[in-house]
Amino acid sequence: MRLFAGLDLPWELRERLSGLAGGIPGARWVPPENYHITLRFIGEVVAHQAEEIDHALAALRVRRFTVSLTGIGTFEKAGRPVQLWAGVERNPQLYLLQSKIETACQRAGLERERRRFAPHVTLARLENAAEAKLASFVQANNLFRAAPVAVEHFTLFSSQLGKEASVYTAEVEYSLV
Ligand code: 3AM
Repeated sequence: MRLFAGLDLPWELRERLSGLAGGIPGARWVPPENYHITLRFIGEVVAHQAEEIDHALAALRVRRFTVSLTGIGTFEKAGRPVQLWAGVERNPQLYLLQSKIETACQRAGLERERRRFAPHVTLARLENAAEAKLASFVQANNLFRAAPVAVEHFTLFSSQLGKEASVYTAEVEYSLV
């Protein structure tokens, strides 16, 4: 199965984010049920490895905290925007949770994640998105800011790749203390 660890978001916030969607030809908007903050992409693993990851994650003790979404931006690949996202306000507790999950994943036998953690909520994937429209979307929404949300658990999601959108299933929720 294909797995990742992340945070799901409350419905009010999903609604707020989905209210931003639209107006960029070439954007594939993420359906609101798929919004999340990825903490650790795990990828394809076999059942016994998934079980080890689950055990390692279940052993974590991390305190509850809040996160706030703020700002809009894009990730680029080869100089082209490929992903439109809402940002996450600087948050040492989120980084602590992420680094504990990273350590747990390595304990369960996964290779170290080499990419820098850049927390975000993907709003759309972009393929040849109309540049001027994308720029004006980012500018118009750059002051986006949502009320803080309580993080009381993190989730191990499975992901089934789909043509339009992937289907994410919450497999296990791990409570924070
Ligand atoms: O949180 P976002 O939407 O940015 O793009 C995938 C999604 O990211 C990413 O993992 C999240 C949940 O599917 N992802 C997919 N394949 C990946 C890979 N090979 C990947 N991240 C890193 N390496």
